[in-house]
Amino acid sequence: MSTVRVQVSACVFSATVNNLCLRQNAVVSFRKKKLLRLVSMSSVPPSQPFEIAVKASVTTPNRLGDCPFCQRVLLTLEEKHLPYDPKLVDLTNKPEWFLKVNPDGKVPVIKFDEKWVPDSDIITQTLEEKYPSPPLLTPPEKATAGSKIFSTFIGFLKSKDPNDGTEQALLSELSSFSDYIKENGPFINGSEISAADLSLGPKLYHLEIALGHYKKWTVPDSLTSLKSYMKVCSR
Ligand SMILES: N[C@@H](CCC(=O)N[C@@H](CS)C(=O)NCC(=O)O)C(=O)O
Repeated sequence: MSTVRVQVSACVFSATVNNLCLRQNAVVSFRKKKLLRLVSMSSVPPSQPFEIAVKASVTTPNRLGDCPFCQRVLLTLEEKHLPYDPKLVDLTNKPEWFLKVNPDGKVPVIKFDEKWVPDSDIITQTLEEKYPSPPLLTPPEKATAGSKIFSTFIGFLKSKDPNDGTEQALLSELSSFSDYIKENGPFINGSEISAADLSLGPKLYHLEIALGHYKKWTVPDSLTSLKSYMKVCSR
């Protein structure tokens, strides 16, 4: 298993992620509970970097590949100032050690307390619970903003019939999200970045690249607020 330095060539949201170099509860009295909360809020970073298996680029050696789920987790680690040690995995030729730690063969997978844990939803939730500072939780009523963009994008990407409504479905989701950002932005939760941005940003980046390449399609300029949001993501 080799460890390398790679760069996320994707979405970045703030100064802290501009250069992504890959490098608990008890039933107690109210007072004790409060004290415990304080202790957990100031949880210390781990002494060792988190080992994390991520997708390797298929075109450039020692670079992170284009996987919005891996980028989401790496951005979360960056935002929380947590150290990590990325293991690049060639998904076209999965190494034995990787299939041993995750028989499903999917990235990202992270090692928490000697146990390898897959899935970006579970990983980011666990990081939020273990390292609540800075808080990245998106309020539930806002967390669904843009949540249908990825599935409609995949529908359009896979479609072979230009008149099957998949392009329209994607445009409709992008347009609703653009309106949402116009009203509530610059980020999904207003002025502060949160978990929903760290999930959606890499997906929008992936959308732009994939649809540009395979369908010569770009996000319409008329969706100005969405365009600004995507610019913030690539800064
Ligand atoms: N639900 C998973 C999806 C992860 C996923 O689909 N990863 C892709 C790379 S972008 C993968 O590992 N594909 C390899 C395969 O399916 O063989 C998550 O959120 O982490």
